[in-house]
Amino acid sequence: MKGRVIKSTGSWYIVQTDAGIINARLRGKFKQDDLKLTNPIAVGDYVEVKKEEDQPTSVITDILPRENYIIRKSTRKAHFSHILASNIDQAYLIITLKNPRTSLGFIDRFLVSTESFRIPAMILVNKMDVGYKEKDMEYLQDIKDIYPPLGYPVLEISALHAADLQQQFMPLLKGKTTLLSGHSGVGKSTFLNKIIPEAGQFTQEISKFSSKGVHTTTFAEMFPIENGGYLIDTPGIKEFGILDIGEFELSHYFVEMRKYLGQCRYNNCQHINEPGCVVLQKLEEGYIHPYRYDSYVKILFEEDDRR
Ligand SMILES: Nc1nc2c(ncn2[C@@H]2O[C@H](COP(=O)(O)OP(=O)(O)O)[C@@H](O)[C@H]2O)c(=O)[nH]1
Ligand SMILES: [Mg+2]
Ligand SMILES: [Zn+2]
Repeated sequence: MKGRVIKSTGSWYIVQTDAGIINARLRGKFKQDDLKLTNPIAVGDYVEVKKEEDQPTSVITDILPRENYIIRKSTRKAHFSHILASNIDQAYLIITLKNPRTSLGFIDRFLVSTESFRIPAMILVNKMDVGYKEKDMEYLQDIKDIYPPLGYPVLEISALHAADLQQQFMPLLKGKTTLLSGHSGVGKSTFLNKIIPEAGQFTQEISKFSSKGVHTTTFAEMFPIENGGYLIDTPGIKEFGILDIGEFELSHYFVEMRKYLGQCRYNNCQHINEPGCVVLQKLEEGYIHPYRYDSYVKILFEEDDRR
């Protein structure tokens, strides 16, 4: 029987199947290509499950190939990764202007991870009901200047306003698996609960399945939307991982650089100080935003902090 993993506690998996929601565990080990993962099965995975003989539980016997996934990892070169969620149709990054302020660097890392799988991404600036100082509004203006021209819509919202949110987002969420990401405290869970008011209830029912009733915040959780589709709530993350992206590959995931690639004099150009670099030229001419270039350089040169 096929199903989709909607929650994981590390050792138990909640799987939604045509026959309802079941509790399954993993038997044996799965080969995961070359991925070094701390979790073999992630929320969003499509799996094959089989009922255990003489037991109320089931076993995951196979995992279907992932269309895409988002990982959490400390740096580009860190050795182990944790898949937050897989098989995502679109990703919403929820950010706030203060308490905490989401940095441009964080936004760009997120966009590199979604871009590497061409997952459409949108930035939701939450808590717009709060009064902001001029410097915060300038920051918002930067965000609105930088991202929409690159194809990442920026929407200003307040997760406190349920009716507005439902009206605005239901059509966009319908039939799709949508990932909600962002720092702790930006309002992911609030947003989710406004869109899916039964979410809290759902979590309670689901936790009855997990034998130990463990409540874990290290894993993502997926909630069915009434008219089809899913929202994935993720735990607060410090940084997004960018899985094994080579140094010559990174610029492919900066959409504004991608179109100039192959035009640099050297085909192994890293766009740092090489002569005849078209990316540097476009930066100079103002076609590439200096803040975005800055993020590119930071990601390119970051060190593996696990060594
Ligand atoms: N003023 C205001 N507060 C909000 C808004 N959205 C969330 N919050 C509050 O911010 C805090 C963190 O929200 P939560 O949804 O738990 O954030 P999460 O960690 O991203 O899941 C809570 O106290 C929420 O009530 C908003 O749009 N406006
Ligand atoms: Mg939350
Ligand atoms: Zn170059």
